[in-house]
Amino acid sequence: MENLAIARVFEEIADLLEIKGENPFKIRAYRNASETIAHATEQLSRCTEAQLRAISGIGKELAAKIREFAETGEIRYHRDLLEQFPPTILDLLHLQGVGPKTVALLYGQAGISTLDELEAACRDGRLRELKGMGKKKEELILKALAERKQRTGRHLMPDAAEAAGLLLEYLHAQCPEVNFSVVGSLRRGVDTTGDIDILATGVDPRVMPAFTSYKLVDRILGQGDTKSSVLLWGGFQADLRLVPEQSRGAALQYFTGSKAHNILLRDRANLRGFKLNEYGLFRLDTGVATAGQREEDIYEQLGLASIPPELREGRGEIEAAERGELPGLISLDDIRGDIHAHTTATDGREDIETMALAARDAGLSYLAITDHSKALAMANGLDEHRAIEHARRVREIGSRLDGITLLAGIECDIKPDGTMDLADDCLAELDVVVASIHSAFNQEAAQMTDRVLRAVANPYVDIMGHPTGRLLLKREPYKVDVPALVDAAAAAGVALEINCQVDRLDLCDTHAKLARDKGVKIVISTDSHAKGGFRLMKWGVTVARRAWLSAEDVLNTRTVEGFKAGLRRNVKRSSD
Ligand code: DGT
Ligand code: CA
Ligand code: CA
Ligand code: ZN
Repeated sequence: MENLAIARVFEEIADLLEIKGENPFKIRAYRNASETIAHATEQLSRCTEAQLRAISGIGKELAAKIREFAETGEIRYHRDLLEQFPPTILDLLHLQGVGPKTVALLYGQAGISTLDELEAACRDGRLRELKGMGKKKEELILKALAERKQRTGRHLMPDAAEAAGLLLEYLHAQCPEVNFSVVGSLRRGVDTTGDIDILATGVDPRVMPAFTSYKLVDRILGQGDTKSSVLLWGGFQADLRLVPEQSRGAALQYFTGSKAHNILLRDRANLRGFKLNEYGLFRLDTGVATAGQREEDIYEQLGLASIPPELREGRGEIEAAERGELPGLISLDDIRGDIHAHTTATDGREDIETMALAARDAGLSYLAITDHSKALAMANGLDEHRAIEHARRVREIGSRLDGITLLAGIECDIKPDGTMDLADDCLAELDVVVASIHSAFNQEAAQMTDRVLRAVANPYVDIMGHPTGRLLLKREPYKVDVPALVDAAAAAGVALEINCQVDRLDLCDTHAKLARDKGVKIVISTDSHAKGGFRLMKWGVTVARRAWLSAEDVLNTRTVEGFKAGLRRNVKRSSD
């Protein structure tokens, strides 16, 4: 793996030399060597200088540089070259279709050194005026800029978590003495991730080269002793920071963030006569470190209970920690049932029994089968007759399975006028009704809110499914007034769903917290359409944790009897 890292540095040296307009033979020598190194079968960092020089195309100078890299994790000459340009010059170089010759032109003739400057030059027609450019090149560059923006944009948190998991596994294997942790928004469980932040603690010069030579690295964006950044295939940017072991806790704290939380914590430290940074918590008067190795010590020294990463958003968690009033957050183990799943009766991939057994294997003790209603024609939604027949089959299969209780439910469409897609006497026959919107997303706020409130008013609606309809990075929520929905749900005893589909995570954290604050019960459901879907439960739990929810706030942490008793249809209310 390290060979690739060395090859990339040589390649970059060649590029930088070319931008500088240096001797073509020298440039060629670095390019050829890079090629050779990338394809070498032996681990070059373990070779002696003599062994290296035996390789064709590697002379005394290049062999020395390879040794330098093996020993220190970098090449001084490379760093010196980098320092002769603005650091953003590599962003230009890494654009599809932009080589060192073009960069030399852009930088040398027009002083362009950032992507923003490049885009501006394209847009105002300056670029095509440059010698050797033109309309065609301009189009090419604009396209590359657009693609890059897309690749380095935000990603769904579960996708980033998977990419980070693989990277961490690799790093652990490469440097077993070093501690690696995921920090940043991913550790806080934010629903989308800008970049993947990883913290390494310990001393091992192999950490940075191991990171930059990871096989899924597309490009190296920056490489240093304490910080490197790479772009992974799939468009994830990953940052790795290395700090000494005695700063582990402080660095975990600092790089987990959020920025808002960190600012509040730093101010608190200052008020109490401390300085807080990524290396530790220091007394302002003496400069002595009072905490650094353990993250919880930092909070403790500042008079705070340990704050779970999911709560670190500057939304009142510091005050709550000071008063000792942080909630005991829900965890995946607390979940006992899943209240939203589809089968082959509509748009699911598996039959009732397969889904039931998969839910049991996932550790659940009850499952509500909630297929679609007839308005969703493309999903072959159920009409009243089929819904009742399906419920009978669900109950029949449930009665002969051990270890899992099946509930006969439905995910009933809320029609554009707010009426339910199935007749009340049908809904009354079922164990649980999830009401969802799958049509007319573009209604204006007043109409949409009215529609949703009408559904809440239906006595057979127990749960509002994916209540805002958002699709992360794809579709805005529809214009429902969420506070109004929350108030209505509280009054009616209707529960709100946190849907675990990775692109939904709907309700979101802040709305779910609002619901909790208003006493609305939450249900966390996977909306599984196949037997693998139950493993998504953890993502909904992450949202719930970010919403400050405890197990008591979530209906499907109860036993099946307790769950049923908590449903709106079964609760006798004073207003009824
Ligand atoms: P992201 O990447 O947009 O999903 O969000 P984060 O929170 O991961 O942000 P990122 O990657 O820019 O930085 C990681 C953490 O490092 C951040 O949550 C807090 C810390 N950090 C970054 N910049 C600053 C800063 O200027 N001041 C303070 N106090 N902390 C910072
Ligand atoms: Ca980040
Ligand atoms: Ca970052
Ligand atoms: Zn749905």
